[in-house]
Amino acid sequence: MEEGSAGALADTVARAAVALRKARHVCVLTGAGMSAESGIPTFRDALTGLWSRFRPEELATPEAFERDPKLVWQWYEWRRELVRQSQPNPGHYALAELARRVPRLTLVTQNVDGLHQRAGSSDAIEYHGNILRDRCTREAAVASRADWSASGLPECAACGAPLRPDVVWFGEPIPSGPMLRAADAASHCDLFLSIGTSALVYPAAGLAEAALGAGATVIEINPNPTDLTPHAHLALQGPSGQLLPALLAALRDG
Ligand code: BJW
Repeated sequence: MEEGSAGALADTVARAAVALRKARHVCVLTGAGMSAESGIPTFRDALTGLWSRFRPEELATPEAFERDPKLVWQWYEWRRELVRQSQPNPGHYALAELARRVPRLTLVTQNVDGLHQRAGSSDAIEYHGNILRDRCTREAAVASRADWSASGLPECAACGAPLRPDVVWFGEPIPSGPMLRAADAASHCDLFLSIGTSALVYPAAGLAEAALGAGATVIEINPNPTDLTPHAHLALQGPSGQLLPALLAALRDG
């Protein structure tokens, strides 16, 4: 990094720390970039994102699951293994620590990897579900597995119906509890942090818009510009695994 731009970034981090010191309720929205430094691929990054190698309409829609459940399950089992082998990164730990340093913090994550919880953010709102859980297709409830049936697909231990990953696919509604809690936090917070998300997928992307509309200060952390960047009050351009610990240090030192 050039000396000048490193200085500018340090100055933006310091300004973000000043805003955090004044905040009474911080709402944080995280996306796939938050876990990139844990080795979990994002969706839309040009070279490494999942959607550069796989087609979402073949793997992450209810229609895809109906058409070819085996293919969808194979993909999710592969991703589950990546998640199981990964560890929270310094950004996850810094956010868990930040929650102890501000009067109130609501963490909403679009990530399905459970890494925030493993880093200590036990009350993270899982907006798009959790990849490590199964859900029964008949009862729509979180379920445990009986076994893999003769067809090679997992079945519900309670009723024998096919299981699916407990995640939100395109065209599906966000579960009402997470949706209401997140909307309430976004529209009542005084500081909104958008971290590691391309801000393209709705309704999650609408949370920053709601916060802006309600007069909150909006701060973005992302190495790349997004549609939110021009509207954010501060944009910290860099990886969250480095910038969140730096922000926490600036908050402690100030
Ligand atoms: C770093 C970094 C580092 C890299 N540090 N940063 C309005 C307008 C247009 C379309 C719609 C609309 N409203 C709804 C829609 C349709 C659709 C949608 O939004 N489509 C758009 C893509 C056009 N939305 C839906 O279908 C949603 N449902 C819905 O609206 O239901 C309505 C309904 C109501 C009632 C009945 C029925 C229906 C559901 C969306 C579900 C999204 N699901 C997925 C998959 C989850 C399961 C799984 O993992 O398999 O969720 S798709 C994928 O995108 C995943 C993510 O959570 C989500 C967001 O992606 P995210 O996290 O932002 O990742 P990326 O890759 O996009 O960005 C990563 C960022 O990190 C980049 O900016 C990098 O620069 C950055 N980065 N390294 C920090 N080290």
